[in-house]
Amino acid sequence: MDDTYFMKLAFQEAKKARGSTWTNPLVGALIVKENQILSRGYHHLFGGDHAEVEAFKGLVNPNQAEGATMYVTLEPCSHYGKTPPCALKITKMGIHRVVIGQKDPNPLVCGKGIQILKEAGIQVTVLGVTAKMNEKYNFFYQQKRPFITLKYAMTLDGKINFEHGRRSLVSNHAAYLDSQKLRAAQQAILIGENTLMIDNPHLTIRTQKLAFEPIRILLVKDVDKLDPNLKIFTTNSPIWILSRHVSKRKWLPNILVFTDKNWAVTKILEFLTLHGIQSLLVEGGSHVQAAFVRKQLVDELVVYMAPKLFGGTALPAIRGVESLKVLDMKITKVKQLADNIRIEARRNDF
Ligand code: AOF
Ligand code: ZN
Repeated sequence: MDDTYFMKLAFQEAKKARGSTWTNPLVGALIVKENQILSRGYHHLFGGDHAEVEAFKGLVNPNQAEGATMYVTLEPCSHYGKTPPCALKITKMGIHRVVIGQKDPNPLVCGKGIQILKEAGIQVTVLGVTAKMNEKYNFFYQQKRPFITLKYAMTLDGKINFEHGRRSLVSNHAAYLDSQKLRAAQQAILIGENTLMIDNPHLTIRTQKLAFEPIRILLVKDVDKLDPNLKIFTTNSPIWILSRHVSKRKWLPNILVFTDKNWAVTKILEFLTLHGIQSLLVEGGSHVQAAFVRKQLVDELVVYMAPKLFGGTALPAIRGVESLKVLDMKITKVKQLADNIRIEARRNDF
């Protein structure tokens, strides 16, 4: 049994909290001595104890940690956040070696945890395995903006709506269920005013209970011109309205209004980054999506394709992008969903 074996088990621990850690990464830890696993732990919930502390709590007797090796999927933290620094705790528990999956890209930590351990005379090995499960967390800190996914449903002739101003049903029920899962994996979902008026969506996740619901972001011209009876306002999940005009209305506590004269794509991203939002799903409509495409700000595309043809005046996906400098994508996954097809594509430079 070697380091990669124990690290794999630590990753398995980490995954147990999928969907519960909000903007925190998934992290797992193991305490091992003479090839025996003494304890396992993981970060359960945003705001709760970190994986290392959970692993220490699992020891029958704290003295067992003396001379043991800790396997942890992410560099132990060095900051006083919602909990005290894990790296410091490790130095006090008598651990003699720490094997780390990956360095923490969060500038609060980013090497400082490793430094604390080394300075305390602990042997440190960094395996450098970046986990897919924390892809968006890593992306956010490396690129300093959220990971952007565009999603739409289209016909075989690339149309998303039969005619202007009316909603047409494009994709099937299996695609609906799949898109609920896609929503559930995001920290924020963005739609523009047209989609809000025409589709009148709830933008909630109805197929599973989530510890943290994605924030629903509405991009509108004048917040006070919105119909307060829109379905989205009947739900109590968080809503952030990005408006060009200030609001004089009184909104429910789950609804926040942010004002700026020009909510350009780059401004929206700066705003989300400032609020620590690591992933964004842009659900439409085609003008809003076009604004992201125009700036080449598409990291992933999820397209549901339905066996229909809308023809002539129907609306194409990604409307209003003048001659697009080709945005090269690569198809990463294709899946049949009954009579629809789900296509996943990513930027070619990833
Ligand atoms: C660890 N072990 O299990 C996790 C770590 O807000 P806090 O205080 O919970 O800190 C969150 C930050 O701590 C997070 O952004 C990441 O840098 C690190 N997460 N670190 O040693 C853990 N979840
Ligand atoms: Zn920690």
